[in-house]
Amino acid sequence: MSLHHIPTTPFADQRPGTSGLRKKVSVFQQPHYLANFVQSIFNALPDYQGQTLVLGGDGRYYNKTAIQIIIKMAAANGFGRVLVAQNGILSTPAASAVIRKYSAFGGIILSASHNPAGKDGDFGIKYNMASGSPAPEAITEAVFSQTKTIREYQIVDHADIDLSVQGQTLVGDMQVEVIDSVSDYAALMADLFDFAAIKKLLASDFRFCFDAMHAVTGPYAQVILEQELGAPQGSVINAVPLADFGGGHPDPNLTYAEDLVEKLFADDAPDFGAASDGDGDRNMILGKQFFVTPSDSLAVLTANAHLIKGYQAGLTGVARSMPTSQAADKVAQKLGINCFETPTGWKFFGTLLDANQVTLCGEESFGTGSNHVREKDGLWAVLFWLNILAVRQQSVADILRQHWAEFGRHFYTRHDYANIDKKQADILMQGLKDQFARLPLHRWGDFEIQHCDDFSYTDPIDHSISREQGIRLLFSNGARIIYRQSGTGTEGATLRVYIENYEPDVSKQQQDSQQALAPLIAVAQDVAKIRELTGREQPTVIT
Ligand code: VG1
Ligand code: CO
Repeated sequence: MSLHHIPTTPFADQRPGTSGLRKKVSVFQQPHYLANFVQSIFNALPDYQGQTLVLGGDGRYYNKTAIQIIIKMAAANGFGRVLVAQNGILSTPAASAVIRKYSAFGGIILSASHNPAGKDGDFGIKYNMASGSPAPEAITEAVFSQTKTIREYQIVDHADIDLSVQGQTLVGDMQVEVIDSVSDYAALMADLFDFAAIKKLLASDFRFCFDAMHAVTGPYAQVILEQELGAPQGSVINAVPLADFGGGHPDPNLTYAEDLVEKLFADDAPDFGAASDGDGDRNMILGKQFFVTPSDSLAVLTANAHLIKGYQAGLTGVARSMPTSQAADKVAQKLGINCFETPTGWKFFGTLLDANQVTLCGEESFGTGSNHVREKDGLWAVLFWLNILAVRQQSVADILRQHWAEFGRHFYTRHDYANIDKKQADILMQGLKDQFARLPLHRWGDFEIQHCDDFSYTDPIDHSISREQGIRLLFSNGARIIYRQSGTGTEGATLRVYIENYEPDVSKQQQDSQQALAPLIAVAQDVAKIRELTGREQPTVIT
């Protein structure tokens, strides 16, 4: 086996976004592109000689090729051991669980989450720390800075590892262990939830359907839901991970999870439906003809955590990303615990979780999770919901209605304008900032802006500051409109507009959210001149 120092030159576009580096597959396939980024990660990290690296991905096109390259680079750079998932399949939350369980130095996750996959789709890579948490900005910026000056990378000559069988191989001095993708994660779930109670629920006339969308969660859902919890075979649909996700778009929302939505809104709909995304960290929760917004889901989990084995000791606090609705805040207030508001992206929850300041976290983008790992976790949320349903013996809709009656309802929607011109998107955001001075006290019918700013966050634990995290229009009645640009896309820009209004009056809580929010949606379009600047009459996706 020989060690090579391969000369290379920097690529200018390797700055990680909200969740790692995401580019078209063809970009990653350029000679040295992946290797440059991997070497830059290693160069930015201290003291990993002899340590363990966890490696796996969401199974998308280029996953296995990238894994073989990274194994040889890890050996060349002096790692002692790589734990690589069988067939390269490792969901994002499972990767986080494995890093923690085996006290690894860190992990590399190959995923572009819900972005389309296949030869013409996207690929992605991110680094997670020893805690299992996505690398914080200080690290991602250090990696970026390495990518700008890289001159060579190190790789060994070695035959490819057979990823299809579990077992150990030596690559030079480094041990490569192919591990089961599911078992460590499944064991963790059994620790947290009352599997006996869920089993009983699933054995009753309760019917449910889980849509894995041909992405990474299929094998996890089949083992946990069908084999261990006894759900009838076929409860998990689209269960086989495919390199192109079956040509679909595994983003669990009302637009893209159409198979599932159709089932749950049919006359003979099952009682419960759920879907997960490309890398298994997101979840969508549906009841019979009923959609639970992710913001509400976080609030319901928080309010019901005392019913769940793994959380009976109580919650230390909860955290939500800034654009996520304030539904969880109301619950936290009642429970007498803190509710933290962080920028978008799971990496911002890491310090709070490590410091035991929060137990549950969530984002409006179909992400929920807890201190059991340091990533959001799709199947975990599904099991949490199933456990609540098993204990409360009520329908999803009844649980939500009761929740709103107690805490008030936060009507919520997000409008995405995808693939718009980047320049126009920047002009739109700047246009909003230019109005900051004159918007306060401006009225639109019942709505009066009280304060506007570009959200800036000081991490309460490490005091790092993250600026320009989204423009907020805060209204005097508690309503909010937020604008930000996506940091995960690979084409042009995507504008996200988040709209929220609070309704304490039970008699007005049953409306459709687009209708209830229509006046505020009009304000959001008007203030930002969305139609004029994007040329779009309608958002691309409404969630
Ligand atoms: C989006 C979501 C954000 C989420 C991120 C990664 O980011 O809005 O809440 O954390 O995706 O999720 P952005 O910058 O495009 O808005 V995943 O499931 O792609 O790892
Ligand atoms: Co994801």
